[in-house]
Amino acid sequence: MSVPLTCVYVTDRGFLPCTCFSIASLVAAASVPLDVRLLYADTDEDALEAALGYLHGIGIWPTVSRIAEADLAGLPRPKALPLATYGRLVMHKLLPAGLDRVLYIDGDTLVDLDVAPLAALPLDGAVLGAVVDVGRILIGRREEAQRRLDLGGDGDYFNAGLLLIDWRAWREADVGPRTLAALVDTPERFVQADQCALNYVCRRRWAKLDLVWNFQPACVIYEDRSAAIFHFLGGSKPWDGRRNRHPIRFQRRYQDMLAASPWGTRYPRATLPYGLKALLRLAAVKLSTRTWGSLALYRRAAARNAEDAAKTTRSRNVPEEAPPS
Ligand SMILES: [Mn+2]
Repeated sequence: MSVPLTCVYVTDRGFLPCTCFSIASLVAAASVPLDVRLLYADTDEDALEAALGYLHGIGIWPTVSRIAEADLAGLPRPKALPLATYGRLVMHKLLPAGLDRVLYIDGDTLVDLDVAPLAALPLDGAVLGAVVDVGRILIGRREEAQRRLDLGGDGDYFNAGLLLIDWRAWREADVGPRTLAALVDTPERFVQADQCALNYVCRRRWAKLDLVWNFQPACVIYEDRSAAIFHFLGGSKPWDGRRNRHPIRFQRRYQDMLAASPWGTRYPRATLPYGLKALLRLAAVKLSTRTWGSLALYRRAAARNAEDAAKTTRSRNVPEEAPPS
């Protein structure tokens, strides 16, 4: 039996390659056909055509929608924030109203596990399911976010790179329009733009998912287990040799995918051999006392997330391990 699951990505020109690779990994790991949707902004037709050619060539035909520039006008643009990040806030304009579950996934991810069970995961009235933002806890700013975003004394801050959305609840609560309005009204309150604003609008109305569904870089460092969805958030990206600080296996995966794609030579190789870089990084991590403090923080955060996620999922349908590939 399968419950339909709509999987949504939002991209701009720069994110097209990694987004296509994530889609490819998502579909390859899925046990059922998925309704894949690709929303785009800031992309020219040629680049989009190349991306779709790649996806069609591997048998994936997403539904494609262009985000109207007018819908994103007037939003704050801190630092180098790509406009497309706001795409998840206009989904209500581009997706059918009658959907059941919507799984929003950032493009800087790789999916290693079947997402089909998420379609039936109970959210018990929550607007969305998500994973805590591990980085925010590690830099000791959980309490700051609680105050600034009115999350409450035991409220956590989620990472918005993966959102398992109860589509009807999301629409009824007007999450998209309210988040956009909040961003325009008090941009200074939302340091991390849409992610902060989503945390504010959905405060106390989201359910925690197991960390494996949004396995962030710190999880890879501190945990020794396989994940469902790896999320390469932040400035370092494993497909870009010069900026890669993730384990070499991810860089190799992207290199293999790039070689079989229209973007084969797009990203430069590393300036230092990876082995040397990894060694230097390891030395830096070992020497840093902050890391050991972070480890304790991480363990507490992970334990809290696991406890709350268990309440959400109550042993239902979350696979323990990646299936043999
Ligand atoms: Mn991301």
